[in-house]
Amino acid sequence: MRLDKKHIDNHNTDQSALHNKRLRFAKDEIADADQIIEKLKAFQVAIPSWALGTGGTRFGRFPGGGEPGTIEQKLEDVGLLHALNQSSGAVSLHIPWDIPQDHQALKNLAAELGLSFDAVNSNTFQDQKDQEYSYKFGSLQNVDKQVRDQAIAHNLEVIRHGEALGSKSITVWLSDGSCFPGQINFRRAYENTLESLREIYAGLPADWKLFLEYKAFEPNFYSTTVGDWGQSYSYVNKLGEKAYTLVDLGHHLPNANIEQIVSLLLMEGKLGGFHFNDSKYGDDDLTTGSIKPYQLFLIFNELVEGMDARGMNHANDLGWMIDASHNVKDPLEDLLQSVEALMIAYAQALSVDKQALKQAQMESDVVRAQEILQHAFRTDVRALVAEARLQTGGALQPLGLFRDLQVRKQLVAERGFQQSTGL
Ligand code: AFD
Ligand code: MN
Ligand code: MN
Repeated sequence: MRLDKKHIDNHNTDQSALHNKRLRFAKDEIADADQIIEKLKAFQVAIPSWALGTGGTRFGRFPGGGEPGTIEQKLEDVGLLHALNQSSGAVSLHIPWDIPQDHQALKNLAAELGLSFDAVNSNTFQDQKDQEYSYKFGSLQNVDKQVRDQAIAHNLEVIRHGEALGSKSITVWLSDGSCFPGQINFRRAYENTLESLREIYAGLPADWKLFLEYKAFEPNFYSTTVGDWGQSYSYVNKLGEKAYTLVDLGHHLPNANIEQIVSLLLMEGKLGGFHFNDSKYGDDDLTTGSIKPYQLFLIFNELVEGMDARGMNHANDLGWMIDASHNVKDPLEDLLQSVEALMIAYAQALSVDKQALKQAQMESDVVRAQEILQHAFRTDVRALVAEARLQTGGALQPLGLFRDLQVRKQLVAERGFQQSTGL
């Protein structure tokens, strides 16, 4: 299914009086509003191919209808999101949940939809049907060299798929670790993982990046071999300049100060990208900004400050991706909400009075510093985000239009009650 541009134009015409009123108010309130709008227009968040179907837990899954069954349909779904918000112009594939056959045809379809391919993801946390060796006791860390070699070969194959699609990065997330004390030797597991990662790194094209994603626990519940940002940093530092740490917001122990992690990784030049989601307890993979919007704002505040300090391009120099799972919502509606939350947090961070904040910090004026940050967080920037969409051809209210056009109903009519592949 494709969206007819005239629906977006009609919707924008209907909404324009209200929007203009809100925009005037926002521009009065926010200094540099036009510059913020320009930055919002350039900012794109990649949609994970595995988040387009209904998610589930180990207790069950309640699938909706009209889910994409093929990579082509997944691209079409991301194309729908992008047509609505003009901020979802990339897709992140997970292999072997998605196995591209005709790479050129996929590239053409993506180009038609205005999409590019962001990081490709490897999967050595599940055994595949035709696989020779099991990952039950780990993949890159495994004590058996044959298992490690199989996992390395898989990652190299994922890179080859990505190359053919025009991706420029691979994200490696390992479930490797142990469930009980004594099960593994921590140092041996680290050394095996490092040696395996070196082989994958050696297969990276010159202009590629390797992102090493960490996670505190699950599915292993005693130790994880890339368990936190320090461990990821230790590996990527040894690997070389094309290796970076990837931060997934849900992969920390409770109450971790993620914004500080972000600041220090940026300072070290080793922050590579993000998996955005939100959580109350663990790796809950909930809608970005749905539980802790202030934390999301504080993270973006550090990102903007830290990237500016290094002269980085906000839109291109880090990988911006969502990693979420939708158990009770329509996945496309949920993704629209997540992207909106990200744009709001980014716009608010851009609006922080950085000079005044620096001065407050230099004078140790704690109250003033808090006032400055919270003023930005409490300012309504939604009209700036909507204006950026309007100027790039998107809809003023993407979710409203999605519902008005009954997109899901149309997808069900087209595809039936089929379920998607993936988690
Ligand atoms: C994991 C990680 C990750 C991985 C995903 C699979 O967050 O990035 O690819 O789950 O769904 O928890
Ligand atoms: Mn993730
Ligand atoms: Mn996760």
